[in-house]
Amino acid sequence: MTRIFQEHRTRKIQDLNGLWDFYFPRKGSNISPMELKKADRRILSVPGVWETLIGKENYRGQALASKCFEIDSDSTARLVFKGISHTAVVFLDGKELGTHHNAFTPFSFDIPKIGAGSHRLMVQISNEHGDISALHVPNDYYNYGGINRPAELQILAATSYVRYNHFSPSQTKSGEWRAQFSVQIVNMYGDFSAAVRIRLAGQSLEFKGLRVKKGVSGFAFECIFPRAILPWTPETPKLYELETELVSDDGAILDDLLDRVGFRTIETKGSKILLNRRPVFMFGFNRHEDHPLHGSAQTLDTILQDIDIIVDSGANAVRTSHYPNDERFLDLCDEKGILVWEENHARGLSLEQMKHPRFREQCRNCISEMIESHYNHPSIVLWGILNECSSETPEGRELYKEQFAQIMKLDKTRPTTFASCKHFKDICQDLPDVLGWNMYSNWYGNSPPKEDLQRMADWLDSLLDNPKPLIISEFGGGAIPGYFDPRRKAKWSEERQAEILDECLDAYLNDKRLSGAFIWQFCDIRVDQSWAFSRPRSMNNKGVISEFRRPKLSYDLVKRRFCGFRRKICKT
Ligand code: ADA
Repeated sequence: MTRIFQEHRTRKIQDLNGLWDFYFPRKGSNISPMELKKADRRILSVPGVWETLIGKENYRGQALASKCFEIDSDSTARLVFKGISHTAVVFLDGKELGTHHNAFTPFSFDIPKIGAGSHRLMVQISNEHGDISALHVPNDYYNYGGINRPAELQILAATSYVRYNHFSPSQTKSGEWRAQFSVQIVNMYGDFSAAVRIRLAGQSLEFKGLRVKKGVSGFAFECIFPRAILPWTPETPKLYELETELVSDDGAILDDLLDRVGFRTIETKGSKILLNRRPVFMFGFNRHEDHPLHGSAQTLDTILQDIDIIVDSGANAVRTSHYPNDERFLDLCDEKGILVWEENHARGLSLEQMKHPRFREQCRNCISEMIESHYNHPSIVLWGILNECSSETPEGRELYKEQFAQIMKLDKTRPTTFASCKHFKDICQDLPDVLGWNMYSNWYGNSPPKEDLQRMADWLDSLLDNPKPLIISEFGGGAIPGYFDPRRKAKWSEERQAEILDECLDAYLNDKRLSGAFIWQFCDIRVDQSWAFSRPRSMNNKGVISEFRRPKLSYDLVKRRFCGFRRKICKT
């Protein structure tokens, strides 16, 4: 199950999750499909990561994943992986289908013909560091290995399918809702004429006589919604089913795609972020996809538990630090009205690392895959890029500019942002629509949050001709779970973390200059061994809950602050 709702009626979905054979090299870290006999064969679940296997806890190398499946009749199909960590070469019955870099975005292969009978899928997976990946580097989070997100084989009813239907809502001054639809059809054979049917919020539209060329065709439609539409807001997260059908001229339904959308607009005006034309303040957590039992492979119950905790805490927002998230998590954010700052995959890359020969291509692919697959989530209100990368250098600036330009081409409906730690040396503050500053007052620095905030606000006032919305995208401090020090309140004690967060929340939640504040971070996470010198337990311990989702002392004060703030803003 790759979403929390059914996406298709016409396609037959063959679930590829569950147990796979994983073959590891007995020596070294390389393995190829021809070397299975001598390999170390283990069984691993999908979604899953091999670090959960005895003896593979720290394995950095390659593995070959293998799974057989049956097809009961000659078919046309689509093979879909929602994420493989972190580099994959996919083979079907020994024939290479293609390669994908980056653990956090979906990819697929069109299979025009697949015969009835048994087939074998093989995936050569690497979580190695080095030339292979510009984005997966030794970092303050762990690069796992495995098929870390769901996978499925879609048996198509025809040789064409609806790849996506991007929904862009807008509202006229009189409050009437309109929508633009951008539909992409993939046709694996010759040109043909068809119709596209769209059903949404009681409206049923049919666009006939469309020329569907071999390859990829794009169609744009629009619609006015005269009926009463319930807008999507954090308080009233109303979702509507968007149904798109590809229909042949003789009326046969060739394919369909079901999605869920929300009627909401998001824009910036001066120093405010406006959701449905009302100022919104985003407050919540930075969240990594990490868990001691599953690594970066999110199971539905861990996703549900995290969402439950976010809702319980009173937060209204989450930042997907530092990569695109699992669509099931985003589906639940849509349902619960949790605002999302989603960002491409990058954390703290130096200029030298941004000059990696694969950096531009892998960032470009990550952004296009992120936006294509997540476009319709109403909860996503900001597209972010390049967390704490080299935004203080002219070459770094060119790369930020290139990525913001790509986002704006793909999606004109959402503001852009990025989180900087370069502060007064940053030379990219003019590029995004919304500014993000990572500030660790009283943790990395010794000055209190109010003073740091004043210095930053003064600098930005002197720098920018016009004010922009400003979010404190990260703040907080570390606490080792169970380390209490009520009198000294030494660093790494739960008391010290609570004190730091309390003072920061007091400063940020009541500052009219801000449009948001994200605690670093939701839960403790595993980090690369190379970070262990400053990460006790080889963990990033700045979670307000432990890696096992047990609340630290700070959780209750954060909840008090968030719930109090939510009551206050709901009154206004
Ligand atoms: C940075 C970074 C986070 C994390 C944090 C920390 O702001 O963006 O990923 O590393 O610092 O814990 O220091």
